[in-house]
Amino acid sequence: MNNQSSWVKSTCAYCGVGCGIKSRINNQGQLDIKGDEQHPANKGKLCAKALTLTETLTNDNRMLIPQILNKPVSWNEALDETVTQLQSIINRYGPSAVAFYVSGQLLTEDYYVVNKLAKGFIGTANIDTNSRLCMSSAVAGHQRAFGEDCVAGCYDDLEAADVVILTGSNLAWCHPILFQRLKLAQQQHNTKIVVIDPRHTASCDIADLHLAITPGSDIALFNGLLNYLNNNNYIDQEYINAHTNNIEAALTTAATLSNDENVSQLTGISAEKLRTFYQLFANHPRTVTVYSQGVNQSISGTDKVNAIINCHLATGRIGKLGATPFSITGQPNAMGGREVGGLATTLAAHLSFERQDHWQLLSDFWQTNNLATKPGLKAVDMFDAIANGTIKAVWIIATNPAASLPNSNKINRALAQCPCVIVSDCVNNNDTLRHATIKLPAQGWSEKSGTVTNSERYISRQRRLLPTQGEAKPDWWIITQVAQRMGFGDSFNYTNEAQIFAEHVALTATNNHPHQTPRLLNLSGLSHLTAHDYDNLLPQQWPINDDGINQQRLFSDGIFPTQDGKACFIATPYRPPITHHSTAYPLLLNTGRIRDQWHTMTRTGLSASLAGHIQEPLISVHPTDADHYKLSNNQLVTVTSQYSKAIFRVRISTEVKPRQVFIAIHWTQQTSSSGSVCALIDEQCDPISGQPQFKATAVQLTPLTYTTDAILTTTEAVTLADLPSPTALYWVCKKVKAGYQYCLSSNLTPSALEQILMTYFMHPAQHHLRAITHNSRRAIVIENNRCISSLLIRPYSNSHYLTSSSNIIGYECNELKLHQFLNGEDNLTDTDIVCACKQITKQQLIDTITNKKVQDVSTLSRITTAGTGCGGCWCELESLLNLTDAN
Ligand SMILES: Nc1nc2c(c(=O)[nH]1)N[C@H]1C(S)=C(S)[C@@H](COP(=O)(O)OP(=O)(O)OC[C@H]3O[C@@H](n4cnc5c(=O)[nH]c(N)nc54)[C@H](O)[C@@H]3O)O[C@H]1N2
Ligand SMILES: Nc1nc2c(c(=O)[nH]1)N[C@H]1C(S)=C(S)[C@@H](COP(=O)(O)OP(=O)(O)OC[C@H]3O[C@@H](n4cnc5c(=O)[nH]c(N)nc54)[C@H](O)[C@@H]3O)O[C@H]1N2
Ligand code: SF4
Ligand SMILES: [Mo]
Repeated sequence: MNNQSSWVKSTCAYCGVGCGIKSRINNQGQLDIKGDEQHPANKGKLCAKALTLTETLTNDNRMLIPQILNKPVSWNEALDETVTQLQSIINRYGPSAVAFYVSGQLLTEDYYVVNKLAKGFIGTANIDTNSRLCMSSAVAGHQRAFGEDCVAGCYDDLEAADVVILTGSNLAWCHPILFQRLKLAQQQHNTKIVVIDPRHTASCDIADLHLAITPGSDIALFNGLLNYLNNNNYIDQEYINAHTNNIEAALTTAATLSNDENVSQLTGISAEKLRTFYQLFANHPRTVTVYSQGVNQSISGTDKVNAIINCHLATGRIGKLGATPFSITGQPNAMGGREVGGLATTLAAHLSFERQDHWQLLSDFWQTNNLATKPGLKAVDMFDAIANGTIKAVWIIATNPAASLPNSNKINRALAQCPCVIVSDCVNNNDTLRHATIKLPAQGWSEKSGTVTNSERYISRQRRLLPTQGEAKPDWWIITQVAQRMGFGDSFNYTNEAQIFAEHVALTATNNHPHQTPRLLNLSGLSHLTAHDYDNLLPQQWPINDDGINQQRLFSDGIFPTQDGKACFIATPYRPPITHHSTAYPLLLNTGRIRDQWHTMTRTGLSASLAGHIQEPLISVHPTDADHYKLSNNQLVTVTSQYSKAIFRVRISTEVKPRQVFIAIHWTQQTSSSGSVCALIDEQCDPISGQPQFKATAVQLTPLTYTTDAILTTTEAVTLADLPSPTALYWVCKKVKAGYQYCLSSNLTPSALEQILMTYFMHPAQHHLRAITHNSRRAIVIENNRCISSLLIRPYSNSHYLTSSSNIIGYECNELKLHQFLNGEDNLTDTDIVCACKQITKQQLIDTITNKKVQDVSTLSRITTAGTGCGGCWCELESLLNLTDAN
């Protein structure tokens, strides 16, 4: 009998590209997932993270019931306790003593009600979001230039452009489907691609020009460009006169860096390369400049954004086919959050704290006397206020600040001493949840239902695909239940998410008239949506006018949502990054993302298919620095900043320039001993946006020596943090198919380490097999003829990086495989996966290239099947071919 359900359309759980998926429950009761051919963002394609979403839908580490001080309670008790605590703090200390810290991973409906509750009814603007860490410089830059936080362009522009500049964006790994669209466009129309990034990233593989600028020098580069355009008559004077203000100030500031040499000095880019870049820009009206965290996460992030926009305004390249500055957003609903006023500095529906008429409009619309009329504290300041006790209660929803805010040791201390820490999450343990006094289980992707907005303003539905696990509830439900119990029932008596969306739509259309500085965020065309229409809503790109017509590009008519309808140039003086560079901390630490993990790994960390690409928190070090510090590949190194220390495994690579190092952001105290890289990160923020400078922290390296390596593989997760303290200098955990694998490095002798690990993790009542061979110690535990754990211990050898296949764990005992493992005949070679979809390792690819004398990617792909899934590893296949060729 066929039990398959029919395909339901929804939106991917992860990044801001906002790809459409189709999903159905298959005969095994699991979700089949494929791309939605009709979704405008991806037209059927998906990346490996989306294709492995099913693996993340497990009960492993799932939060299933509400808890107070880690004791299970009913929803009634949890909600009543939440309200009692919040209310007593508000009564004693006022509404500002209560804060909310929310997330671009909420749905628009969740985000709308939490803002309405905080700003509208409790009367505190102390509600900020992780978008502060992500998009706030772009938001501030847009507001300054355009009068409103609007992204002018659309994805089609990337395909229509003649030149695409990726600055501070590793599109290949962070927005893979957009990258694939761009790559295809390049093959079809020979688009010129420029990558501006201090690091050589996977995105450079399609670049015609890579400008490896000195970190933080973007403003010098773009001011230099503005100056070049002006001096060489490339500016569009007619457009400037008709549609902009203040170019003189921008030009004067840019001219202070007038000669190429100065720009060259500041950016580290040769005058010749600079001219190539400037000419590419100057000569191609169809230019798109994509920017992301290399731009935003900086102490001059807002100015960097405006320096880019200045060049587009000066050439009239905005709102036109293939011509736009383009802020690419990170999280699935960072854009939706901006629409409902998720930041402490904005109000709902693009209304402004700066305008009294907007307060009135919002107070009337919400029918409240309690609206907060001053901006609240931005994320970093908010956690300072928690640390100093001004804020006494914080409700954290869908974000993991203990791992993702700068100087995270301080954040952890602040949360540890905060009297009331309410956390709504889908997982039961993460770094933040350790501090929760009240834990509220939220529905996750596949269970929740609502809308998200992607980077090009498309609003798409996320639909319920599976039944909810345990007692988890929608975030909007949890928030509105609390609001009702606080006495705001009349304003929060929604029974479904469609009603909330309808209210949000109505607010965007209220008093939004073309003749009165309109807000471009206007969804009036969706005003008459019934619940049924909402259920069936197709992707909609805002603004949506009364006739339901979507607008693909903004500002095409040269009219901007400012008082006089003109855009504004901003003078953007160059400032170097503030770091505590010194002989004590001589290197610059850059941080960012890897291809197959998402943020703090609470979801992608559950997928074994995604665990193989980069298996550990690595630090990329340039060969000259490796020489200087006497570091070898795969060795451990202690990284110290003025804030803390952490340990990483060395990857010697020319991807980074000398004196620069790079570490990925994903590992936390749940997945590694030394915790998150954010413990090291500088607290400096952009003075306008408040966005932290995550990409430039001064650090020092100290090689770490140890004697013994161990790999423990178990079917059930174990807690290594409880081991007696000298056992492991370092450990890291990753998901494998049938369980978890822990790699430990220790200064104990192999036999001493074996004894401890056997005592802790290998129950004496269980059946053991042990062997000592080739210097190594090995053990297996068997239960009911199933192998439930294995242990391998060996002396450290710097020529060898210890990774191991785990194909015996969780399976019925196979004599041959057990024998091979115990005798050291299993394959212990490097198991790094290049193709996540087909699980093809680097070694398999190298062997195929060498043995079959493969010359091109298509052949390599055909023989090995690598690259035939999502295609996201295509660039890596190319570099492997080049590398193996060269050897
Ligand atoms: N696989 C994966 N994809 C993701 C995410 C994820 O966790 N994993 N997260 C999503 C989110 S929330 C976000 S915000 C986006 C982020 O997407 P991106 O911004 O593309 O990603 P990052 O790796 O943070 O940083 C981009 C690049 O900025 C460079 N950079 C550092 N300093 C400078 C500088 O001074 N100038 C310039 N021009 N560049 C610099 C870094 O070397 C890095 O390669 O990714 C989204 N997509
Ligand atoms: N050093 C350094 N630090 C950085 C960055 C960097 O580049 N470098 N980038 C910054 C950026 S751009 C970002 S966006 C942040 C991301 O940082 P975080 O937002 O802290 O990271 P996530 O792991 O995405 O945390 C999301 C949490 O919400 C939970 N969750 C998922 N879905 C739901 C839901 O529907 N409801 C609820 N209630 N919970 C849910 C997840 O289980 C997880 O615990 O990191 C920032 N920190
Ligand atoms: S590109 Fe982003 S939205 Fe699209 S499938 Fe991949 S993670 Fe999901
Ligand atoms: Mo982000």
